[in-house]
Amino acid sequence: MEQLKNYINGELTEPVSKTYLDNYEPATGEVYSQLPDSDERDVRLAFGAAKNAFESWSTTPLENRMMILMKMADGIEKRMDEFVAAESKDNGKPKKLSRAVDIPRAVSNFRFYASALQHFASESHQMPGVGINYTLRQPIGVVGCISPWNLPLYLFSWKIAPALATGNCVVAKPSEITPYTAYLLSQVCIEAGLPKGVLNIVHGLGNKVGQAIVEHEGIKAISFTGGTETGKRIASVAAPMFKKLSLELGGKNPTIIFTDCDIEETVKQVVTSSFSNQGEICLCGSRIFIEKSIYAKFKEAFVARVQSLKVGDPNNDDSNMGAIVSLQHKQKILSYIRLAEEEGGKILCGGNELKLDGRCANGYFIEPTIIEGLDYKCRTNQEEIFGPVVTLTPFENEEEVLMMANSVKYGLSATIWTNDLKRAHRVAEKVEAGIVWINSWLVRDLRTPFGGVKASGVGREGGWEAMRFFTEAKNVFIKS
Ligand code: TXE
Repeated sequence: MEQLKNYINGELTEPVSKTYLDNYEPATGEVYSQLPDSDERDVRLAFGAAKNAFESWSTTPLENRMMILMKMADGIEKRMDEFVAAESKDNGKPKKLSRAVDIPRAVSNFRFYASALQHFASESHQMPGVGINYTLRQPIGVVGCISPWNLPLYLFSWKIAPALATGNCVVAKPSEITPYTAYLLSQVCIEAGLPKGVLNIVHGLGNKVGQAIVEHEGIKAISFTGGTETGKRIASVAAPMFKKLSLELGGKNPTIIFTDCDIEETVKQVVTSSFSNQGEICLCGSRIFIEKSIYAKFKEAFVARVQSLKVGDPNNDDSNMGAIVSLQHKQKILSYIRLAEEEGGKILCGGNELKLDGRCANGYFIEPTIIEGLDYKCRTNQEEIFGPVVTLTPFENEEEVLMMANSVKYGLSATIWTNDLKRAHRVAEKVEAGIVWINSWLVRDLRTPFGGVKASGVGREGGWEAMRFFTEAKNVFIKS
């Protein structure tokens, strides 16, 4: 059985405990590798390596830093097939999605920030006849990056790249549910000649390794992506230690469809925004609000299209959906489908786990599920399910749909389908979200601010936002 290793001080190392956790392939329900069951001792070793590397890394000429991050990107790209297969095997997502989205985006993350570091600048403020102020943006030191299982390398690199680009050293923890591509990244770092200790990857459980990173006195900033409840726990530990915090948390995103939309195109795109990655993207639209006059027409076309989706072996090119990431998560999603029925919902399609044959006979599969007839305030419409489950709700007018859309504790993203430009701007302005797409979904420009409001998080990633998060601004005044 393959045993993955930590990456500490430039080497692939065993956990101090010498114990390992099982790593499952969601498509088969089988254990296919093991990851280090690390603990705070490994985190302390990783911190020591990062601290020792900081002086040199933070003073490395920008062009050299850029070259190394570019080499990391090239290293992933050179091993594209291996990373694509590993991500799909570890997460359960269709291989074609891993190839189209996950791994290319990880490459882009490193390239984007490799270039950004050469253009990142700060201000100066002149006081005529008095003096001049200039702002230094200095790296924080050793920072912690903790990421989830839904887009493993995509989100892991989204944090690590700007942290390294700004001259910090990193102690990073990928999700214990999807460790494999982070392990491959360790190998790429060694091949790319990343100086030892600059990046350290410690595998293991959240409440052990993750907790140890958040509690560590010397780790001065935490960039976290994951569930809202975990975000709360992390904030409760980090806030009293005055650590900088970036929290990208859960969502319960509204898809708002007005009568004047291009209904064919909208149906097509809303199928994707509802069920891509088995609905396990925090940006997926899980509450679909449709203006009353086209409710029946949209529902009929949407249900028909969803029923034609193929849930299958992630290795098959004709699979539109793959496996749910874990047995535990599959059971959580199924429990919400049962709850929806108890709350009076009517299942229009799906609603069951799917038993496949062959190698996937014991895998974790759920049919894409559409439910109507629920009150907007019920638990199914208020709580994050994070799976292939959406609800349909008709609305009378803009005021009503905004009231319902904004009724949840989350505020991550929203999609609006209308050809009325004024209405698009109006609704985008009033919907409580950090990211709004109009007549589109998941179009991403890495320069833009990324993050949510309310229980969807604190702070923004992306572009200069991330470079500012990973640096401290210092104002220096010189008297003239
Ligand atoms: O989250 P968890 P998961 C949300 C998504 C869903 C959840 C799924 O909406 O709710 O995250 O991801 C580590 N101290 N988003 O189940 O459990 C854990 O080991 C420190 C939103 O992975 O929060 C893992 O590495 N770390 C997001 C990571 O935290 C701890 C996109 C996330 O685990 C810890 C993706 C602790 N006490 C998922 N407990 C977005 N907004 O983009 C766990 N961890």
